[in-house]
Amino acid sequence: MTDHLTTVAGVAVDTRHWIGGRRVASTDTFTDVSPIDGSTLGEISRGTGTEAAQAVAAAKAAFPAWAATSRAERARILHAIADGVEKRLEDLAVVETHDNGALLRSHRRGVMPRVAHNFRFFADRLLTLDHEDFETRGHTNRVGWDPAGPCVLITPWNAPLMLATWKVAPALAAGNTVVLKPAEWSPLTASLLADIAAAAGLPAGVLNVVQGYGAEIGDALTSHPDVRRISFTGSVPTAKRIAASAAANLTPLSLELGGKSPLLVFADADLDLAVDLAVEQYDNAGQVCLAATRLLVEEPIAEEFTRRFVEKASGLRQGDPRDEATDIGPTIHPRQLEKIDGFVRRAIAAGARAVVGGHREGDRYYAPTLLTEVAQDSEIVQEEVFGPVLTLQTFTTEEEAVRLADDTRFGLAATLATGDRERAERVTARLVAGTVWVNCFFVRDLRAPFGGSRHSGVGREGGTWSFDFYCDLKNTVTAPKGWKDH
Ligand code: TXE
Repeated sequence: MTDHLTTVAGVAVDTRHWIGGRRVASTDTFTDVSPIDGSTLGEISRGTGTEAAQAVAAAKAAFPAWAATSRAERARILHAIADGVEKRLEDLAVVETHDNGALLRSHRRGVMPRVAHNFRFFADRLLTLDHEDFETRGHTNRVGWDPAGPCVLITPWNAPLMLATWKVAPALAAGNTVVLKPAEWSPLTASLLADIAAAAGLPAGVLNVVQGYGAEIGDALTSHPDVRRISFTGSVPTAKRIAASAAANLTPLSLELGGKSPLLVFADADLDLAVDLAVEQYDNAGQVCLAATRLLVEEPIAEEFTRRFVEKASGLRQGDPRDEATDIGPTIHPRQLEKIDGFVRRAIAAGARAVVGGHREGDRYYAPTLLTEVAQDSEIVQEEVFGPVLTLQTFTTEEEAVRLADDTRFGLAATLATGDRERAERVTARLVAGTVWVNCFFVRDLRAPFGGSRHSGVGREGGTWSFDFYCDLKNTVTAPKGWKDH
C-alpha cells in the first residue's frame, strides 16, 4: 500500500489522476466521504489548471494514432473494457455504493451490467456505422464520420460510472481521445475504469481521468483551445458556466441537465400500475434527472390514488444501501440534504401539506415526501429538488393536464398512465419532452436518443446521435473527370 491507494470495502482504488497512461498526483487533495456514514473513503488528488493542461495535452498527443486505429481494433478494445467491467463488476458495484449511496442491489444487477453494455453497444454500432453516398450529376457525395479530437467529459454524482460511460464509450468508439472529470462527491469508479481500460489494452493518453472541484479545474478544461467536444451532465447553472467558457473556442457542447418531469395519471389508467409508477420516482432517493416528480392526477381518482400511494410509500424501507432489503438509501451529501429540506420547508411555509414525509430522517436521509396543495407557479413545482420529494396536483380535463405538464422551463421526460391509446397519442404529441413513457418508466434502449429540450439540455445521446456529436461529418464530392486513368 502506498499513500496513493485507498481501500474501500476491500477494493484498492488509486486516488491520483490518470494522465497519459500513468498516475499523477497533485500536491493538494480533497476528502471523499461516504454518504452511508460520513466515513472518509480517500484523499483524492485535487486537480487544477496544471493537471487539466497535462490531460488535454496527453489526449491531443494520443489522438492521431487512436483515430487511425482500425474500427475493428477499436471495437475489440472496447469489448475488452466491457469484459474488464464484467470481471470487476462486484468491485465496481461495492465502491459505487460506498461513494454515492445508491443501492448495492441496483448497482450489481442493473447499473454495472449496463456499464459493460455501454461499451459493447457502441463497439458494435461502430462496426455498422457506414458512410452514405449520393450522386449529383455524375459526381459522388460521400458522407463520412471523422473523429473530432480530444473531448472533455464532465459527469455528476447521481449515477457516476453509468453516466460517464454513456459518454466515454461512444467518444472512444468514434476514434476520439477523452479527458473525463468525475464529480468530486463520487470520483472512485472513474479511477477503477482507468485501471480496467489500461488492462484492456487501451493505449496511453486515449482515456485520461482528472479529479477535482468544478470551480478549480472546470474552466481550464472547457476553455482549452485543443478540446473539440464537451459533453456535460449536471445542473443548469453549471451548464451555463460551461457554455460561456466553451464559447471562447466555439467548442460544440452536449448538455444533459435537470428536469421537473410530470407523471400524468388519467382516470382511465390501471390504478395499481399508476401508483407503482409514482412510488418508483423515489428510486435513488429521488436523485435522478428523469424522475417524474410532479404527479398530475385526474380529479375523480385523486383521493383513491393518494390513499393507495400513501399506503405503498409508507411501506418503503429506508436505510443502508448495502442491505438487500433497502428501498431508499441516503442522500449524497449533508449539503444536498440541507437543500432538499430547504425546498420542503419553504413549500410548507407557502401552504403545502405533507401527506407523506416532509422531514429529515437523521442526518443522512430524507423521508420520502408527497406534498399537496401546491401552486403551479410555486418554487416546489417549478424547481428541481433532486431528492425524494414529489408534488401532487389534480386536473379535470386533458387540456388542463397538458397545460400543467408543460408549464415549467424543463423538457426532459414525461410519463403517462392511461388505458386509452388514442389519448396517449394525443397527449404525447403535445408534450415537450425528450422521452415520453406510456404506462412504464425508465425503460432505456441505447439505440434511441436521450436528452432534453429547453433547460433540460442541448443535443441527444444514444445510437447514431452519439456518433453525430463526437464526429465531424465530412462530405467528399468527387467529379467523374480529371483522372489520369481515364
Ligand atoms: O452539480 P454540478 P451539483 C442538479 C440537481 C442538484 C444540483 C447540484 O438539482 O441538486 O444539480 O448538483 C462539475 N466547469 N443535478 O452541484 O455543479 C462538477 O465538478 C466545469 C442534476 O453536484 O452541475 C461535477 O463534475 N465543470 C444532474 C459536474 O460539473 C464544473 C445531476 C456536475 O456538478 C464546473 C447532478 C465548472 N465551472 C446534479 N462546476 C442530472 N441532470 O442528472 C462544476 N462542475
